[in-house]
Amino acid sequence: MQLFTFWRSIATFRVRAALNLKGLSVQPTFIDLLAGDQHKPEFMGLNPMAAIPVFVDDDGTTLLQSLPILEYLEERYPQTPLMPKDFAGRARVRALAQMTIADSHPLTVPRVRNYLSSMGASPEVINAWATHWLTLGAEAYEKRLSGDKATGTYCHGDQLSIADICLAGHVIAMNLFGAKADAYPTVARIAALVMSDERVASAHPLRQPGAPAPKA
Ligand SMILES: N[C@@H](CCC(=O)N[C@@H](CS)C(=O)NCC(=O)O)C(=O)O
Repeated sequence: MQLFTFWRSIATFRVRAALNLKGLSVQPTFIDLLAGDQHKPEFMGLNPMAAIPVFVDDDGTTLLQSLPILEYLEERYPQTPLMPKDFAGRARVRALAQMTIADSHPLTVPRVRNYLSSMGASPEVINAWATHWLTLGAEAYEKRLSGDKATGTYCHGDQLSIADICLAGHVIAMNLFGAKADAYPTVARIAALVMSDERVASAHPLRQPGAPAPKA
């Protein structure tokens, strides 16, 4: 198995966490997003969106987009289930996942930040832009999770699911931009619980090769 990855990538964090939870190990191929490696023709031949993750299974199956990759891993490698068994529960988990995957995180990725920069936005403005969208996402997560009896210890009942991986990634993204999720108690509680699992914690961006060393 092969994973095209980069330390800072939140979409790839989701896949790293799921692989760890399922006890699967991959050969990493590092794509330096800050250096622009995603635009190299050999990588764009794999993913014309110039984005990671790209996952390649042992039989050559090559998959793009973190949510379909997570769902593939769930179906292909059912150990440590990451989805509920019922239809409605699975739809709820997918919806929670999409709140960050579709509606928050895409506004903060390098191609968007680079475009803002090319239009004259300063690093401070770009940071404020990213934290704005992530904070709105956290606010929506808080309302959805705290107001719904399907929420349990985790986002959906008492079993860690794909929704929890996505929520944890959302909070990590906030932290990388210097924001905090403390104002959102349900979000902060579940993210802390999920990150207390070493299999998820070890997928954290700052624990990947190439990540900046912690400040002394
Ligand atoms: N919807 C995609 C998002 C993929 C994505 O945008 N990944 C970011 C890193 S987290 C990336 O590779 N960005 C490259 C760029 O923006 O230039 C997914 O969930 O996999």
